[in-house]
Amino acid sequence: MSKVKEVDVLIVGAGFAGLYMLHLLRDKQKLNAVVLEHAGGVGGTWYWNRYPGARCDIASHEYSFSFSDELQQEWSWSEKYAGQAEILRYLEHVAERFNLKPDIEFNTKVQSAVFDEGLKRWSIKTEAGEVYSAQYFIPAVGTLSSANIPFIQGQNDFKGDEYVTSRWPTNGVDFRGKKVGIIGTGATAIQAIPVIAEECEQLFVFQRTANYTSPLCNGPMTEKNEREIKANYQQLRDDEQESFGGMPYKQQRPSALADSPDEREAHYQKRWEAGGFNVWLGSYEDILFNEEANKTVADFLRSKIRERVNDPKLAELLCPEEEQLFGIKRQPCETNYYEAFNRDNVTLVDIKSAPIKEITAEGLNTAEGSYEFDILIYATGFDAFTGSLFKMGITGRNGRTLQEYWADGPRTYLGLSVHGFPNMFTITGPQSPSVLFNMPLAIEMHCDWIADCIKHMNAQNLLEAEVDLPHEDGWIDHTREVADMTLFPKAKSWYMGANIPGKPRVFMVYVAGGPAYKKVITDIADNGYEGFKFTQ
Ligand code: NA7
Repeated sequence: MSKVKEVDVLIVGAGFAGLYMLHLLRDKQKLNAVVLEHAGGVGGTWYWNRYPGARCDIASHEYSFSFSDELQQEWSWSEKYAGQAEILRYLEHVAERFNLKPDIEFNTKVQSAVFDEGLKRWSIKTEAGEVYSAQYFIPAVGTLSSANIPFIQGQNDFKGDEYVTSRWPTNGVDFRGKKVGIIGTGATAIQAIPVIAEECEQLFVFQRTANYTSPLCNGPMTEKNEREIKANYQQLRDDEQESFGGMPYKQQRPSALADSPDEREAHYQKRWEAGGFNVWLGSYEDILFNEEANKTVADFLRSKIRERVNDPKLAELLCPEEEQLFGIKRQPCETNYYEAFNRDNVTLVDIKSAPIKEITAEGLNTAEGSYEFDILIYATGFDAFTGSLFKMGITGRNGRTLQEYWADGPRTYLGLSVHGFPNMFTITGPQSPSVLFNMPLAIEMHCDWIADCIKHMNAQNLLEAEVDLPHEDGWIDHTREVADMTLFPKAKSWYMGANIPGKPRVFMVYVAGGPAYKKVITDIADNGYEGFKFTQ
């Protein structure tokens, strides 16, 4: 058994969150901090999701760290919306620039993290048998990092090559001359399908639920654009911080129902042409609150699909059903998605009306037909929010595991802390704005708060911080009340845990918006970390 390694802080994950957390605690507070990372390099989600077409759908200059003006001034993005490879290069640059790699243990998977009540410290064991003892335990494992590979009859019989989009091989996949089957039509598949279709011989797309989408409208970052952004970066960051989703959309109007049909159509059209999340977060305020308003945007987006798909029957299959509301499950952004279905080598297979029965050695059978292919791709999403946390064997007071404590759904205070799990801080955890806020900024908000809390404790020689039960209960009730004011809980979405069989159906995001959330957590810190019990 190797010697126990004593550290002040143990962070798990070297994505945006782990990198910034390490920088703050090691470089600003001079703490002894280490990051354990399963992958062979930094990047988190951007390390693993290398599938064709992988790209961020928030503008590059917004989806990036704001904590260092030098960093944001020196880095140049080549496109309006950066692709996976460029974001990964950016994160590698960040790791080099702040000399973070010496304190990251790569290829290291956490097997268990157990709170020792006697020592008031976390004991973290890796799969290789190393043991760390840390005062603070910070899982920075991302909300979308545990792949969901659904059980399908006969799955082990397939003789061809199989890939999962979020575990894509680093040296890519050669689709030339190949027949390919892809299961899923979520945000990932919608990016991948047009790119794979261009290369492969034949592509079968197995669709269970059609999605509302918006065009991304990507393009090169011009020198003029870059100059303007860099000259006004502080203002831009302030605008992001003040906007609901961490992306400023200034053309949003109050109500879709207050405008005439012509005005509304013209407004949607302009927002649609602006691309990205402009229709979702920049058109009308009430579309996420009022079903009638929502129907206007849903109709508009269906009409766009019909305009772009040549075969009217195919277009109807690609249109979300009437009762499906818009924007309350993750809205994918697309580039040439619908045009891909006009190609001769792409076949849409409706597995809602005729579900997949089994996977075979040569392909798969649905209730209506057989499909043969050489390559099978699972674009089937993630066990979001809780999946990666549960895989780490986290055990708090009285030997209770996080999985047991969250059996009926996540229980947190502010999405940052959990009763019975002292000195554990989650970054963009459930019941925080997380995936409904510009992620790097949501991460910075949390890391700054956690670093301040740790500083506060160290300044007063406090050894242990734990949220009390009434405050945790209060936060859960509050997040539910806020969610119930919106249409979000009506969706069968991964925000609700609805994509994983047996997972409790609870809405896992705090949906009052980033600015309101920031005020809450700042006030709590200013009030001496109200809700936390500190002990020496
Ligand atoms: P999503 O959005 O969860 O999409 C997963 C897709 O896989 C979706 O179309 C699912 O259909 C489909 N799926 C899942 N399980 C099955 C089974 N058993 N049979 C058939 N089809 C299935 O994940 P993505 O990776 O696309 O996007 C996740 C986020 O990653 C994205 O929002 C970005 O933030 C980055 P369903 O809709 O459940 O009928």
